[in-house]
Amino acid sequence: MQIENFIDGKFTPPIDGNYLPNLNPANGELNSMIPDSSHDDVNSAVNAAKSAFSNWSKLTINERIDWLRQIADGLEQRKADIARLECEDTGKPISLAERVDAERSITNFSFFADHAKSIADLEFRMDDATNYVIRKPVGVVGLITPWNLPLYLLSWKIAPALVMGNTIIAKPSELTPSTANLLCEVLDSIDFPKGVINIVQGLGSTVGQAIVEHPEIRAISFTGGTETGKIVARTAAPMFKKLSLELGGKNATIILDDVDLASAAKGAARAAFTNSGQVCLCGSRILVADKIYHEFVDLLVEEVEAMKVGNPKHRDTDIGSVISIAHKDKIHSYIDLAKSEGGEILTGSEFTIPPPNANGAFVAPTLIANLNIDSRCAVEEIFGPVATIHRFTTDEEAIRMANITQYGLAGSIWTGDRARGVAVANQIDSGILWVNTWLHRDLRTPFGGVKNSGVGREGGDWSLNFFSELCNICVKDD
Ligand code: TXE
Repeated sequence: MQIENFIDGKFTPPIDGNYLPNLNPANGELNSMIPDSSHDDVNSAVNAAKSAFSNWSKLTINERIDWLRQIADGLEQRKADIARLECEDTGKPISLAERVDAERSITNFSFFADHAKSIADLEFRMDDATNYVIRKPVGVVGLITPWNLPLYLLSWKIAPALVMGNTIIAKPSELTPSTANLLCEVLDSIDFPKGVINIVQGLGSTVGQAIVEHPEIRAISFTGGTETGKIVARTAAPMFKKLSLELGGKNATIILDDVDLASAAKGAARAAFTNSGQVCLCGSRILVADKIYHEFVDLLVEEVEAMKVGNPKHRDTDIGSVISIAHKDKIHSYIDLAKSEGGEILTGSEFTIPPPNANGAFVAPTLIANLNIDSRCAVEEIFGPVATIHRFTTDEEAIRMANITQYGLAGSIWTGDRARGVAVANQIDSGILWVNTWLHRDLRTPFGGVKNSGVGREGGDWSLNFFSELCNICVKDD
């Protein structure tokens, strides 16, 4: 199969005629060829988005909300295809792709349709005047997304950008192009206005960079690695573009001594190994109170060893492959480093997967104990199914250990005492904290990190504000 760009409502081959292979990491098979687009393709997408802007931005919010609902309905009809394509592009289990990726990609459109209905008019009365705050669209916006949750993260940006009246140039990861293409098929099938959403496929260093550099793209919303985020910020900041950066994480899961051990072990295993640890919110450093350390670790190892690693197409698979062979090698290099630094591998030895996945990019869920809290495996984002385990004696020590990394995205605290959990959560330098749960999301709440985990917040009103220019009109009384 050959995927094309989607520019001005048409499936369009890349101007230079170059294509890249898109491989299934679970078996090495070719999924499709995708455009290896250039600057010129981005320019042509920007021209289409600029022409579409005047009509799209003039629609009423209710008309745009209606389009969001039509997209959600169109995606709903393709739900099984979304899950299958995510499974084939990423190697993630089909059950996870159905439950998380397909479900949330649709919900993002229906959520922002509902949420935009509830935006309140802002007015500030003075003694002798009234201030009216209005929201205008920003213009043409650039959306750049990673491979771990492909359509889930793309739709999380597209839906609020659309509803606020912007037109869009989006670039999915070159490793996971298929569901963005499916979205274009849906747009085509519902006669969505041409040029409002343009998808340019290709590499980050060419297409991504061209989007960030383009003077007529006025806002960039980027989710990806912290190092790429630095490049994006360096390029966009001097052009005074609006910028939202959702970057990496190295999140702590803190197990306090008063916890229900069985449910905490289940929660910690899910937080560490969902999507093979390839979620920026994953809890990859597990901090355990000394008093319960051995009992908890035994239960955790049991939970992890019960996870079935294998063919992502099988319904009973818990852990599929990671995103690529190169990523598998990177993860293994961290495991080797841990061993050389005296880390004890509690579970996660080498294993074989039968054909057709024998050469897939599989890594067993791996738990490592006995590493220093500031060792590289404990502070760098491995972004794979690897978690390190550390002991602490007091809550203060756990907080200090949680806060030593460069990241500040998320974390979870597990305890029998909610007030104690909230008190600990308050002292962790992260944007998102859970007590006795993990990845429990209300889409109205702010989402984003502190320190090197990013700049800005997405979700609910924060997304709507990012994709708007807020203007104040002060009218003096007669
Ligand atoms: O991400 P990149 P990669 C972390 C994780 C992972 C590491 C690298 O640690 O191992 O990042 O992954 C586009 N200008 N996360 O290399 O490169 C790229 O094409 C503009 C965390 O896959 O950051 C893709 O569309 N765009 C993360 C997107 O940026 C550029 C999820 C993200 O890719 C670009 C993924 C450039 N110069 C990885 N270079 C999370 N926080 O969820 C690349 N891109």
